[in-house]
Amino acid sequence: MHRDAPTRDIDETQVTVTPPKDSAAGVTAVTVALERAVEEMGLIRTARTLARVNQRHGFDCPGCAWPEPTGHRRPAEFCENGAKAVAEEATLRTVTPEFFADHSIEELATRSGYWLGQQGRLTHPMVLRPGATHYSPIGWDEAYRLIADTLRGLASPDEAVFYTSGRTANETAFLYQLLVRSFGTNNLPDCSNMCHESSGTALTSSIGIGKGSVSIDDFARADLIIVAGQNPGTNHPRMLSALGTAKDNGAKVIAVNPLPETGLMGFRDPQTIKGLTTGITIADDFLQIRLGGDMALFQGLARLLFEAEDRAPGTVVDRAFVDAHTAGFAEYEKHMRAVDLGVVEQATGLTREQLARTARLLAESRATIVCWAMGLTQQRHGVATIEEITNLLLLRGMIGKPGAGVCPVRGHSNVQGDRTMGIWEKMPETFLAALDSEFGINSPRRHGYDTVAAIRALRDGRAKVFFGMGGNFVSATPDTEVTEAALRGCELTVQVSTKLNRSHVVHGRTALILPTLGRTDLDVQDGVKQQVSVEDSMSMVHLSTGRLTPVSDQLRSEVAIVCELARELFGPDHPVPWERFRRDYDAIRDAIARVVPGCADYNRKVRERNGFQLPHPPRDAREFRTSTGKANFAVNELTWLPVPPGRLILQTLRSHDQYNTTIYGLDDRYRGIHNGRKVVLVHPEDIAAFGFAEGELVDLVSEWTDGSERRVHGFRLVPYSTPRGNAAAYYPETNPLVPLDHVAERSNTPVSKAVTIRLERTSA
Ligand SMILES: Nc1nc2c(c(=O)[nH]1)N[C@H]1C(S)=C(S)[C@@H](COP(=O)(O)OP(=O)(O)OC[C@H]3O[C@@H](n4cnc5c(=O)[nH]c(N)nc54)[C@H](O)[C@@H]3O)O[C@H]1N2
Ligand SMILES: Nc1nc2c(c(=O)[nH]1)N[C@H]1C(S)=C(S)[C@@H](COP(=O)(O)OP(=O)(O)OC[C@H]3O[C@@H](n4cnc5c(=O)[nH]c(N)nc54)[C@H](O)[C@@H]3O)O[C@H]1N2
Ligand SMILES: [Mo]
Repeated sequence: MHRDAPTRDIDETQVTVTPPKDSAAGVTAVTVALERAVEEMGLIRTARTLARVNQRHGFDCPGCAWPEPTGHRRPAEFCENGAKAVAEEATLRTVTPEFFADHSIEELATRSGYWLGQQGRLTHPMVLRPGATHYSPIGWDEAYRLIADTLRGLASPDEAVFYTSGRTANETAFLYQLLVRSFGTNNLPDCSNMCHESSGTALTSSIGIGKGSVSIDDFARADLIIVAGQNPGTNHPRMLSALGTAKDNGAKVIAVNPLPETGLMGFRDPQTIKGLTTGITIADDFLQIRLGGDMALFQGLARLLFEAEDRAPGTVVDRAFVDAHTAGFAEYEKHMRAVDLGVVEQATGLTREQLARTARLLAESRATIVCWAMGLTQQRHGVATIEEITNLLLLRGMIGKPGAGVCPVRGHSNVQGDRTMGIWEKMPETFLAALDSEFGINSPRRHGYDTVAAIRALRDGRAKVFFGMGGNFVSATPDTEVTEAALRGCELTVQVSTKLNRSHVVHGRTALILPTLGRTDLDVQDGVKQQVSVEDSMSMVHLSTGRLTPVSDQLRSEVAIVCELARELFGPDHPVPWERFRRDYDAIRDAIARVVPGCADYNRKVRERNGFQLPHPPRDAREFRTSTGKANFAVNELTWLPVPPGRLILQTLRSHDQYNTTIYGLDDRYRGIHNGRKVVLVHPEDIAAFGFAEGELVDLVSEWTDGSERRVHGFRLVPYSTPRGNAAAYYPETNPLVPLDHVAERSNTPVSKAVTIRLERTSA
């Protein structure tokens, strides 16, 4: 029933463009989801698999981190893109040793990420020996020996880098950081460094914890929800249902985005008959903001709120909350009253009337939630921008109250859990001390490398071994040419993966591919079925159980891989009971319960009906564990992004048919792009002003402060609704344009949403 992998690669000359769609989801979404699933898995496996996504005894969707409802769950608790994520993993196509014998590395390096991923699931551990042209099979034990020998041969444990992508479950993450710290380094970069690090940094400084303060049920109680820098129709489709419920209950929704994203403008809920036929407009107001204008927006709104307070004293500022729970209000107020609204208009591209309308809604709302994602975090001043959001909410007393709060919407399905479990290059002393006393090890205290620091270290020869627990490091990171050279300079690269990707073909002197089970796969250890646990974007922790028969008996679970490698690396006398952990994941959870804050009684609590919610002092008790013991108002100098003459500011974003570097297909249906990905969306007047015509091919040339230039070739110009001076194109094709040193202040996150470029006609 299922179809074979495509043999042809992307043909960018086949791109077609149609007008963007005015509503998301609906019947087409259901059809596309099922077609894709049946193509990859066949009918029976599709039926069996999709029925278990996000159900209480099923598995957690490997798509996004949006939470499941706490009450009634519908029979189909997934979305089109969740179904694609599942189909991508549960596919019956395989990449076998014969495949690697047929395709040299040289050939695979010419293939697109789309083609590589579509070939299917990896089935056997493979090695690329120094100088070899092809990967060849290797036994698991020999692979572990090779890694252990190389690690032991390093001059210092800090010469190794251990990356994690956010699919990794809590049990693996906990053991993986334990292995890395037992080995002697904190070099634990993760995808979060490129994702919500700015949110974590800002929230920790403002409210004392780097996680969102709302629960899924708060959506039904909100008066006002602002969605800034996020495209939920594509990246968190189930969030549209929550926004729909909020609207049914009378809430207003404001979208803040340079692009009129389809899901926010219109939504047909495929889960209800009513939704399929009628549909609703999600956003009551759309603020089409300039790239990087959000800090100005939130500062401008603060000024308008103070003016509203002057007109009706005691009605806008929540004095009781501010006095009891916050620090730094006076300086903040002084600073905000001086904000120049003319500059705000210029920075945001919004009118005084739009600002006033938004301020009025904020002043009237008794319960406000602000949601955000990559449009805010991947900006140079992303941390300060998120602090301004928090300031506004604090001023109105909107934290630790039903229907209100901060809501960073996470990406990878367990990226938040990985951090809770210790995947961070600078875990606090309390965590390291608890780890040491539980296991009798000596965790290093020197901070490790985050993602950008790891690339610099690999580039400069200070690190020589790269180990990837999932993900696709070379394609997800900025400055592709630099990063690829850095990886090629390694002595050893190891990738624990489910599918083939570019990080397998851009490799060190020796390279290993270790194939692993995914979320959907049945995990049996010594005859006993195992389960793992995950944490969603709203701190809910629950079990996930895969049930599909793995495509190969050579696959090992991530937990098994970590434990077996640790046994080889540390020998049988190590104080950590690696072998017991491999056999019985309950034993890992018991250790988690003793080490990780908020996880007491973990084994019992993850088995409760909806799992359990981790503690969050601001949400639960208006308690703020910051430097001042109160919620901190932050004072930031207004920063925004003027467009240099003759240039554009480019944001790099996701199409509807991809999951980060995994390309499911070649359509960005809602934006009207079909059969290709090398397009650049530009305002029609900018296209004309630069002397180009719609559909022409251009090179995108990025310009960096040190005078260096980076270029990608042959992108088709598509006229699109975006502010003048702003442009958009897909990630990862545009990652070569993002300079490694172009990072957000304080969070070190690559600035993927603000790259200064010029356009040049592509020469034939
Ligand atoms: N199907 C699917 N689901 C996914 C993913 C996927 O690739 N595919 N990825 C997952 C991951 S890891 C993540 S982090 C999330 C990402 O979820 P999103 O953050 O929604 O992802 P992006 O495609 O990067 O979209 C960024 C959005 O911010 C807007 N934006 C860009 N710059 C600015 C700005 O300066 N200001 C404002 N206000 N808006 C701006 C863009 O127009 C766009 O709508 O999704 C997760 N879910
Ligand atoms: N220019 C630009 N760059 C960006 C971004 C952007 O918006 N613009 N977004 C950034 C963001 S938000 C993120 S989160 C990163 C994403 O960075 P990563 O997390 O590194 O990238 P993914 O594409 O999600 O990784 C996909 C690979 O993970 C492997 N995989 C999938 N499931 C499993 C599993 O269960 N176990 C294991 N071991 N492996 C598995 C597969 O082999 C697959 O090829 O990219 C960042 N890079
Ligand atoms: Mo992400």
